[in-house]
Amino acid sequence: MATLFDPLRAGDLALANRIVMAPLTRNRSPNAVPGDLSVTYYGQRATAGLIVTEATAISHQGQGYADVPGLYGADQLAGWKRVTDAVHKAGGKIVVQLWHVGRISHNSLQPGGGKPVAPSAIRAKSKTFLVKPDGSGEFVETSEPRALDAAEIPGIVDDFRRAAKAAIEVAGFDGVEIHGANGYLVDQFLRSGTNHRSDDYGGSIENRARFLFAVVDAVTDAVGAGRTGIRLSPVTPANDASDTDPQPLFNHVAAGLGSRGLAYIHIVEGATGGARDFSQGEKPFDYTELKATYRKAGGHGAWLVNNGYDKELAEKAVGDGYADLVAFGKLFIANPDLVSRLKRNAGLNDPDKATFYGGDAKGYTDYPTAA
Ligand code: 8OZ
Repeated sequence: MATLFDPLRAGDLALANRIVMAPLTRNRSPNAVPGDLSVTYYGQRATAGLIVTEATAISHQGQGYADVPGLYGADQLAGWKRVTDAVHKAGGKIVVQLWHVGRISHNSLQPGGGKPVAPSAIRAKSKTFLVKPDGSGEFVETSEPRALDAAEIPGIVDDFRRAAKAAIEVAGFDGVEIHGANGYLVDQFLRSGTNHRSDDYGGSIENRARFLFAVVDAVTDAVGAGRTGIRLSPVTPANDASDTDPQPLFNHVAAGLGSRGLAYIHIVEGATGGARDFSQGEKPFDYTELKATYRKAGGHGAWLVNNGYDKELAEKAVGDGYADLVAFGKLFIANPDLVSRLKRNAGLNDPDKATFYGGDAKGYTDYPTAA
């Protein structure tokens, strides 16, 4: 029976254990550049089998929150190189999460103060995070988006390609994870609540998944499928995401991914950061069916699960073969040495919600390791 502490090969990634640090937005990269604090923070967590970085904008247009990092400027890539060096020096593996927020943005964060872009011009009932001139943070409503012209879509796909290539070749990452979850651009194309298009990118399931597969093909072409993962959240309501019938939609996605040779598939089960049994559509979502669909289509990547796992649930998931890898979010915020704590059944620090988004070292790099 596999345990959380067994090594695993996921595509080209040789992982020391099955414990993954989930992507976690922390809003501590002014000018979109990860700095000294981020170098320390990720280095402290390098005993994870794999670190997935916080979501990182592939382009200025893909940016939607204050002080999140990017991959589109030389200074941003240089900042990330210092992070990957620190993680590698400590023996860890790290992939960067490739992010385009789509409509979850604000005019003030967009090139030329323009409207955020989306599959359709439907404003999200959702908030983003800005920093005021005096340095304090505030949550504000996301801006009204404009619908993308079909002719603009290849350019965004190219931004994913360029960011992935630079992530590997310049910033020194071991791989990339496409952010297809949580109501951002890829997910906005997928789901019926946000995609009302009548062209090749909207309507049928096949059409709504076209953008996702174009991004996957561009990224794998640039860096290799063995270094590429993807995160999906079939039923999350995060960022006002919705679909009336998610099972056939995500089965179609899983089947298409099955033939593309990815390193791993990362699934957020239920409502991101919330109830694991949350669902959309008429029936509870069947994650076992999703995985079986992927395997049946030839998918050999690692199956990575996330959302509200504790040690017991994670051990069971890996032990009975339901999953190959488990990602922990809040527990990794509060416990840099989470792997050794889980192994030794040591106590866990509690995460401090007040310091999740924005701020300094407090609640970021100052959580203690166990004695
Ligand atoms: C929390 C706050 C801001 C962004 C996600 C990138 O949900 C995020 C995010 C989470 O995937």
